[in-house]
Formats: sequence, structure tokens, C-alpha cells
Amino acid sequence: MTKRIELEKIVIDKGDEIALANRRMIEEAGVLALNLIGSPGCGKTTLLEHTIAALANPADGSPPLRIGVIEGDVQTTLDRDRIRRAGAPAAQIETDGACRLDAAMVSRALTELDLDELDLLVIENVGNLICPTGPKLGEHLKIAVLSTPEGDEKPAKYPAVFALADAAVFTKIDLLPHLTYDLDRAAGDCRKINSRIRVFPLSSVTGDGMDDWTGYLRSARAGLVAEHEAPGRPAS
Ligand SMILES: Nc1nc2c(ncn2[C@@H]2O[C@H](COP(=O)(O)OP(=O)(O)OP(=O)(O)O)[C@@H](O)[C@H]2O)c(=O)[nH]1
Ligand SMILES: [Mg+2]
Repeated sequence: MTKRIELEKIVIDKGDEIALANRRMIEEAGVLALNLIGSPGCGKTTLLEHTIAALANPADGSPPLRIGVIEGDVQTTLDRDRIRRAGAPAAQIETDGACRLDAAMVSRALTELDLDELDLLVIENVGNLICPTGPKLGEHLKIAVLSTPEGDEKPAKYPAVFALADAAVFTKIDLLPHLTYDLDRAAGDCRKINSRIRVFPLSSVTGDGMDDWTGYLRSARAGLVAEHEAPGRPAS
């Protein structure tokens, strides 16, 4: 038992080391990285398709942001192809059964993307609300994605990802008239679990709430750039 725990610790330490190397490489290119975590079908790829379009052509005249995507799925390159059709560079990781990505998989996928051509990197984790929560991949922000048809009690029932997330995106709010989903309850539970979490209810279909979400991404990226340009910043 002790040996197994020791082995797991070595694997986790190695994973964290690779995640740190990923993050350094991403940061050196001035890129902000997101790890998107949510159940199968909660709307992660659809959110990305619409985010890519919104940030490429901002309606308010602010400068465009270029997104690159690493797609994680058990099988198929379907999501990668969707992202490419949406106009962004994308790499696919097929985990062949694993329920989450790890830092080594991301490290390999990074070789397929030109970070110097990007402002944001989004890693769409394998559809799952539990397994992807722990492993660090090299991201700056962890984003929990929950769709309204899954139910407003999910943050209370599956708190781990919301406890660690920087933001929670509640997708498919266009379906609210057909559901008994209490947005305030879901948001309130998220804040009870994690007082600093930001909550973004939105619909990729109607565009409601998308401006707040893209504004959040824009200011997070600007914050990263400002941090790196600050004089006297210690070398990482
Ligand atoms: N009504 C509605 N449907 C949505 C919305 N966003 C996504 N969908 C639909 O939800 C389904 C799943 O969307 P995806 O974006 O493929 O979900 P995903 O989270 O990427 O799924 P996996 O990659 O398999 O985990 C599709 O049929 C989408 O059209 C939304 O805002 N409103
Ligand atoms: Mg997807």
C-alpha cells in the first residue's frame, strides 16, 4: 500500500514538472492557457466555436485575439475538425480510454501548434466532470463548464472542479424556459464552494452572455501580458 502511494506521488510530481514546463513554454509566447472541464455534451466545443468567432471579430472594435485549441477526447478527431472549420488551429489528443488529459499528452500536442501565432490556448479536456479536475496541464485558468439540462444541483454534488476553478460557465441558458433549473441556486452553490469563482451564464446559440465571457478572457490575457512586461519581474 505504502509502495503504491509512493509510486503515485512520483507520477504526480513528474506530471507537475511537465505541467510547469508546458506553462513556461506557453507563457514565453505571451499566451494565456485555459483548461476547460465539463461533462460530455455540456457544450465545450460549441462554446469554443463561438468564442473563436467573437474574439476574431470583436463587435466593440477591440483588437482581435487568436485562439489555438488542444482537443482531448477518448476517440475521434471530430472536435479538432470542428475547431479548424471555425477558423482556428487545433491539435487532437485521443486518450484511447483515459478519462482525462495529462501534462505529457499536452506537451506532445503543443508541438503541433505555433504558440507565437496565438494569444489564447484552450485545452478542451475529455468530457467528464470528475477525472480531469486534479492533473495540472500547464494552464493559467481552470474553467468548469456546466450545461443547464444537467441540473442546478451539480455544483453541490460534484464540488471538486468548482472548488479549483477560476470560472464556471453555465451553458445553454436558452433552454431555461423548458427546465426547472434555478440559475441562482447553481451560482450560489458555486460561490459557497469557492468564493473567488467567476460565473458566466450564457448561450452559444443565442449569444446571450457571450460578451461578459469574452470580456473576461480579454482582461485575463491583458493581465498576463502586463505581468510579463512589468519591470523587475523575477525570472520564472
Ligand atoms: N440549445 C443549446 N444547445 C447547445 C448549446 N451549446 C451546445 N449545444 C448543443 O449541445 C450538444 C453538445 O455540444 P458540444 O459542444 O459538442 O459538447 P462538448 O461538451 O464539446 O461534448 P464532448 O466534447 O463530447 O464532451 C450539441 O448538440 C450542441 O449543438 C447552447 O448554448 N444551447
Ligand atoms: Mg467537445
